[in-house]
Amino acid sequence: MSNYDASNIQILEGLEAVRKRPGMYIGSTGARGLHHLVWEIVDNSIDEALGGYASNITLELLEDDVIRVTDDGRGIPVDLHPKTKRPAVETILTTLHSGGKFDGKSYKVSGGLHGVGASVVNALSEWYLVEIHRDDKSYQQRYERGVPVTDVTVVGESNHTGTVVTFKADHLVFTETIVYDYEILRNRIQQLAFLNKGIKITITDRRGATPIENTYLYEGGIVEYVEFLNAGKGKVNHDIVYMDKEVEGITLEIALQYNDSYATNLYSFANNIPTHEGGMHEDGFKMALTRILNKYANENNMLKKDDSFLGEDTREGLTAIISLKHPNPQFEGQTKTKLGNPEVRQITSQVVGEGLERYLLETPNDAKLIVDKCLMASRARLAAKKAREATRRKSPLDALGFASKLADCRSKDPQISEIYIVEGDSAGGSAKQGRESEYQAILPLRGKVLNVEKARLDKILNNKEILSLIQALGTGIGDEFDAEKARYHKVVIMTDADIDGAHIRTLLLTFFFRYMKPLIDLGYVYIAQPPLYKVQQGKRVEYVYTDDQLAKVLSEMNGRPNIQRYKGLGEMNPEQLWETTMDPEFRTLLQVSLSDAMDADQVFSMLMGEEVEPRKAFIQENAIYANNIDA
Ligand code: 1YM
Repeated sequence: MSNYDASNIQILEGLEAVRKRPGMYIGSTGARGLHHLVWEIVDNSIDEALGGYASNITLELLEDDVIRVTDDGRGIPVDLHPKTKRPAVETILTTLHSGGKFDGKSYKVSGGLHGVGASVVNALSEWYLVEIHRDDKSYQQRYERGVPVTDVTVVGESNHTGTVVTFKADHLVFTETIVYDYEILRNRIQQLAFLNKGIKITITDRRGATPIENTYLYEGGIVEYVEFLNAGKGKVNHDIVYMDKEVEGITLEIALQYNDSYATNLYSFANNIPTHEGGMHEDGFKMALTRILNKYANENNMLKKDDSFLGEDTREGLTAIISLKHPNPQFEGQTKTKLGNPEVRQITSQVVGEGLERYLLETPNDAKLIVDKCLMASRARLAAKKAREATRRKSPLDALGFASKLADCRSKDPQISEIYIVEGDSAGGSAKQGRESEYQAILPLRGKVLNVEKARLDKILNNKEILSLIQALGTGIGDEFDAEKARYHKVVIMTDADIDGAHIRTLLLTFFFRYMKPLIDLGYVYIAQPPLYKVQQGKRVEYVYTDDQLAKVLSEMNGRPNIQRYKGLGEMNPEQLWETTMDPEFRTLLQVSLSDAMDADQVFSMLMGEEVEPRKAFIQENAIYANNIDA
């Protein structure tokens, strides 16, 4: 540190800014930001692999939640940087840059939403160790909270090349948690392996007594991704449609297959980042799909005169992956997950148009099966429309043709307004009496009605309570969804802590997922946590929410306390329901965050599918979707 001059001090001030406002660089200092550190480092290895220099990447979780990422690339350069007169690696790890490479020619192909680079991870780590194998030597440098505490030092010889980064997140920054969730990391690692064919990625959890390890290598890339997503589902077309093209430095890959369900699983990515809000690549894809299927069906006289498929007809049962790699992606939209580059629409539409047309010509059997599937969808759409119109006309009194059971709140400010969706009329009654009616609305649902629904999800759109819910939320559904019109920014699902409750919750989440996904993306959906027990001894009353907590409370009480187990919300009186579950001062709400919509979808499909056994097992094992819920 003795040879540091003014420019170095400036550099350290840069990292100090990161430590002062970490949220600006990694989004949050909660669990999400913590995991983000890992992706910044892994992305550098993926980039090296996409350049053709590395083929193996490992991610290890070590004791004390230390992270280690290893690749067999060229190793980060260690030669002196012309400006700073310091080794290149040190400059990279102490200088804020936008994630772009220094040579200006290449671009970062992968990269999280923030794409801020390794220096930010360094700044937010209690310590950070980089190890480089290059030129038959192995080099090391160590940092603490972003500050180098050693020079880049040769520590031995080496017979291979590559980079190893080991770091520990700083508990002074990540005050909520520094514990990593293996499932979150494994899931994204698998996704990265699907999206980047030929790269072998291993993840190992060494925190416990016996290591857990998963290795992913997909030579087929996104074709294998579609195969994976459609596993266990009845296939419509046998051969997965695949197309790829490189134009003007943009590479585009698309894979698709129809299954015999009714759900659309269309997932798009730009530079490996999920584009939840879609964008130009999705638009171009949808345009071409609709255009080509209409053209083919018309030319082969498969459509009645003047009939045509709407876009939605061509997406029922569709599983598709769109993966775009762009030198200069423009991320837009409310959650910055919408691809804005205008030229991409035309390119995608053209690639899909040509590719799909060829597929249909070359595979006439599959072509017929796909068109038949679209025909079924369009007929079902017309039938559903008629049914909806019929229910609407029944009563002139109400927009929906029946009296809604909604007890609305008085406030018209969505920011503070909450709606509780409550299972059962009796719990609904307690909630209505116990609530703070200024800002809490109550919508009771009849459990039984929903419970019998196992068939097509869009059938539930004929369910009165669901219609009331749609009307209450005010946003509209599907393509017409408009978050700006949301009347409540907290939508709280409050069901019993039993299997029926879990089923209803699943159904509601499925409904939100399929028809109001932005509501989940925006973090508006919550699950209430009613207590499981009331423990009373003399005047002391404790509400207990978990079995672990029960054991603890009982050990603190001497004598024989009275334990009441709540089987349902209906057993609580209005005051109890307010105190334990609805009072913002004391309640716990679990925020539903679909950090991985695909995972959730698979659970939903399994729960809603025809096979009963896996569903039963799941519901019994998972009282709630622990993985998808950030407390
Ligand atoms: C475990 C994390 O960072 N690997 C890695 C990073 C780089 C290189 C190789 C690399 C890139 C280039 C040339 C180049 C980086 N280099 C730079 C910079 N793994 C990990 N592997 N030689 C090696 O892009 O030209 C930044 S990252 F800036 F030096 F080029």
